[in-house]
Amino acid sequence: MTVIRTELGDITSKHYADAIVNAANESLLGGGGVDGAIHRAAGPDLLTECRKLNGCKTGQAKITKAYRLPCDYVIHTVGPVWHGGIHGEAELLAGCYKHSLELATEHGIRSIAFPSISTGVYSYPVQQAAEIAVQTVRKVIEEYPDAFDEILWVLFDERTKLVYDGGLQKN
Ligand code: AR6
Repeated sequence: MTVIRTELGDITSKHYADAIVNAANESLLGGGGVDGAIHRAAGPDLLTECRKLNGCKTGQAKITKAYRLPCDYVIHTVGPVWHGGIHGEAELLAGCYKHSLELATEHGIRSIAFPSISTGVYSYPVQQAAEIAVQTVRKVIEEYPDAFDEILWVLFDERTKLVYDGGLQKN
């Protein structure tokens, strides 16, 4: 049984899971938002490892160690920039969740904490992003029923949390 839930908070502030997911950009060399917070909390060795990865395509994911963060791994994924929804944004966002979770299974990661990918700087509407996030996570759990103990979203503001909680209540 995999627990799926949300929590309000800063994803870097305490141990939430074996791995946390970073909402990165294609360079994987850091940025603002949750990406900036993760690099600040992990320390400079994270950037050193990221430099060796040669970036990451939108919708894909790559994994590093977590350095000073209170978890074992960081999974870096690149969400789509919202351009109105007719440029493959939904498929790309689903890819972020799918590929992050697949990478987790390959590394024996049993718990994983996501931020709300793409809904900050990249402007993806929260309601639509939450629906895709929840649907994709549920689909992966069906495929890997024994892989995860817990999958959670650590959400930075109350409004975003309410939207994800709404998405989780729908069947
Ligand atoms: N913990 C949890 N959630 C957070 C945190 C935190 N410490 N900080 C921000 N959020 P964003 P994106 C929330 O902009 O839209 C970066 O510059 C935030 O409130 O971090 O995927 C990258 O380098 C929002 O709900 O990511 C890329 O260039 C959510 O995390 C670009 O931003 C995502 O917001 C990626 O944009």
